[in-house]
Amino acid sequence: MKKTWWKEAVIYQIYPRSFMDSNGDGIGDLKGITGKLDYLKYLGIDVIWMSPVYQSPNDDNGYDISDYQAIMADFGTMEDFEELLAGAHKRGIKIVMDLVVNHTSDEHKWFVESRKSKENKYQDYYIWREGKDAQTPPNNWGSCFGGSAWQYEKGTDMYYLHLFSKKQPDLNWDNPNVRQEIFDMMTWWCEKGIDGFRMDVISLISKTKEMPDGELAGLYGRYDPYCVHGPNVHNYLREMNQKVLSKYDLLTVGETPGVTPELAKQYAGEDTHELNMVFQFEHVEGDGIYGKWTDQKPSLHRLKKIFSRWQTELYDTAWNSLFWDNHDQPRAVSRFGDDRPAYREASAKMLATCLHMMQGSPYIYQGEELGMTNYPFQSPQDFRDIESINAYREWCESGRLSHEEFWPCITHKSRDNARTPMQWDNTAQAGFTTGTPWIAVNPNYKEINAKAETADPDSVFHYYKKLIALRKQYPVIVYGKYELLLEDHETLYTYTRTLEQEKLLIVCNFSDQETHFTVPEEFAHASCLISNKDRDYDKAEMMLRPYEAFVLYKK
Ligand code: TEU
Ligand code: CA
Repeated sequence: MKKTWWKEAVIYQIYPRSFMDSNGDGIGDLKGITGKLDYLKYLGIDVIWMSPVYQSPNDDNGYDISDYQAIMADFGTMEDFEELLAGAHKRGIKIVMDLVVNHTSDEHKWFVESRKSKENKYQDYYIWREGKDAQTPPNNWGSCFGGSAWQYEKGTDMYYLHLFSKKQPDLNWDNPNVRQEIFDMMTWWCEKGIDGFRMDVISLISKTKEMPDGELAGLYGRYDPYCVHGPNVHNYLREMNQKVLSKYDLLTVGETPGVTPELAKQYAGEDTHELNMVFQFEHVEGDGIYGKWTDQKPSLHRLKKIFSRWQTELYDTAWNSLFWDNHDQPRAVSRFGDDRPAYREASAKMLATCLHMMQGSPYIYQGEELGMTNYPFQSPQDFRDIESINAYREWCESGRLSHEEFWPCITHKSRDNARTPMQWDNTAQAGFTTGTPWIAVNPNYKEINAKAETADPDSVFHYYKKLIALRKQYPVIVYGKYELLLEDHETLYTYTRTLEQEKLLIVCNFSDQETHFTVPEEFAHASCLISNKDRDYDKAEMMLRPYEAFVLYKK
């Protein structure tokens, strides 16, 4: 398998709005990130993936772009961006931008023109269809953010497609002018010296010509068969690779909802000339009660099955992205671990061990390295995210569900859990801002913050720092072959990694129960690389403590 820098990298995702505010307006910004580069260097990460910082009206917090080549005023100026890029490069940290090109903002100049008339030269930059009649959209598709996926526009007397909010019209990638404009913009950013792209919902860019009603899911029809992994998606990515990506040494990761290992071999195959890697979502989706909304903890059996399938099927053919958390997901320790005070730190370290010892590039979402938890939402007014605000209206205010039925589910999964301000220290607003934050700080910042954890060698922070250092020291962690053990064990996730003579044994107790474990004979004289409990690992028989995790190494 080819060795590359992006296979050996640990990537840290920053949600700029919530990372660090440098000017007291309560909104994170670029200068705030620059001021924290030494913290990230100390953690040991190699790459920063920044959620979008381009000009945007913030209907979806920057995932609705109105100018791809200007910086959002809230976040600062292009000079601030260049200062951040130079500061990162000086520290040996690369910067990956978030490329959102399945759709633009409705305030982008292309859409402002496109909506004017059918004759406008930009009309075909977006996806317009006649309604079934003046009041009925072209089909029954639903938007990810609630309501119909179609919005009527008087200027053209037609409907335009928006798989997300109505302020995020989908681009028509079948139009070669659209593709060329995007490739030119990408080249412009590469020439500035950025180090890659995370590509937002890139699996949606090619739609079928025919757009029939979809199978009903709740109030609306599903668009998946017609918009996900569409007829030309690989042609367009190969064209992007040929015209832009292949000309630079980039990390490229596709956000590909609905991807399977089979499809991933095409999107991120060693020699398919599309992308380096993809984000798959099987382990974070599919457990909903009301759509995606649930208060249930995912089953460990299901997690083991999903991760093992991806680890084995992509081995030596494509590359995995490894994550528990991002700006769209609840906090990992609350969702997959146990955020009760007695177990929070141990379970956060256990989750980190489980993920970072797998094959693939691990992504750390801001605050995950501190063991930050979900937020204690009290009322719908606490939400800032369009997805949660619309969902509460669509499921509750519509009368479909009572508040009591739905509230535990929406608060458990809301994207706003990940978007509360980074907790820097125990001063007001967790040191995130001297002003009023755009979204409330988690009240547990007094105990959970970077200042306390960087000073405590036993903190979650230092555990992540050690995991990152191990990845640099032991090639078996990056390139070793994965094999699941104890497949049917209810509470233990145990696997090995093998690279020639080197072998790792990874053992993670996903429960708050003491659990018996027998160390396989071949590891009888192995050394312990890392563990979240203070004990010797020289016994064959062990009673593992709640959320205990350790890694044995033998040569
Ligand atoms: O997310 C796409 C996507 O699949 C999410 O809508 C995800 O499925 C959902 O949020 C899970 O609850 C990308 C961005 O990461 C997200 O922040 C944007 O809202 C979305 O695209 C539209 O750009
Ligand atoms: Ca600010």
